[in-house]
Amino acid sequence: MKATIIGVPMDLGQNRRGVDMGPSAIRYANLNKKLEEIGVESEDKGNIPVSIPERNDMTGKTIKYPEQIYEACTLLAEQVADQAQEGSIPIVLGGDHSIAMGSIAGMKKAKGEMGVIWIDAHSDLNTFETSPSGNIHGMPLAFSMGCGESNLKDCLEKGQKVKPENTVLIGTREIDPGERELIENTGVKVFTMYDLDKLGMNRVMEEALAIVTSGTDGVHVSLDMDSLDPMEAPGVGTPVKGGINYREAHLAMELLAEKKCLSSIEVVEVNPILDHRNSTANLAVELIASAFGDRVL
Ligand code: 4U7
Ligand code: MN
Ligand code: MN
Ligand code: MN
Repeated sequence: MKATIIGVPMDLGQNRRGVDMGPSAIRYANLNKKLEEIGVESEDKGNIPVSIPERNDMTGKTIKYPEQIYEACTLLAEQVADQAQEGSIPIVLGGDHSIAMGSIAGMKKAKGEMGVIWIDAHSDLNTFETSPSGNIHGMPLAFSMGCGESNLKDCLEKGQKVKPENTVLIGTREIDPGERELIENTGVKVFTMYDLDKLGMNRVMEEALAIVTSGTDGVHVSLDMDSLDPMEAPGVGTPVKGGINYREAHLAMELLAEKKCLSSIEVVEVNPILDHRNSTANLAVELIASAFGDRVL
């Protein structure tokens, strides 16, 4: 198995500084060494260039840094597409979740119809019209599904990158009113924490994998570390209590590896400034390893 590590030091999609250091924190947690240990041949392509808040004046703007995010996402999409076309599995390190628009656009170009598993405390289905914060990290799934009005939908090519019917959300526990409406209108499948409690991760992943693999040419996993319980992953910008626990998260990744359907993965929202001794980054590395087939026996 071949993988390519791509860092995106993006912190323009949200309010809390420090998530731009996520790629460094995950590298510091020895991602490349771990991949080597489990027999994955990996190459680190370094970071995608991203602007910084200091270079952009946002006073009076309600939506923050759309042009700068579009630009970085386009560069990321090109890099992801190139790597996937060469038969490698892109591992994208965030950065905030706005970068998912680039990852998914790149995978669509490389593979065709994509299935997406969105593991997150939030649904990230806001648009410019519905966003309570103006932060683009709360919008990437909406734009990737072709909803809302913004050129952020048109990263690499015009319009929708993933169909709602090929998209599954897991671990959701905070949904804004506009997002709720979009869930109803698109019919996208959401497994909330309630569903996880009731059905268990094994059953939820079975159903999720069935949805994202039917009628698709590849599967992208977008892992927002705030999907985990804040006790496991304190180093995130928007923690929400009552999240996925350590073993459930591993089981999800292990089941994914078992199905051998992973085309690309991104791990986002790791904020080392808010972390305790890099534990969230360490967990990110463990989970990536599990997704690539690391197991006890
Ligand atoms: B993340 C929020 F209002 N929904 O849009 C928003 F609650 O990528 C939070 O999942 C978004 O971490 C969180 O700003 C985005 C808010
Ligand atoms: Mn998110
Ligand atoms: Mn989130
Ligand atoms: Mn499907």
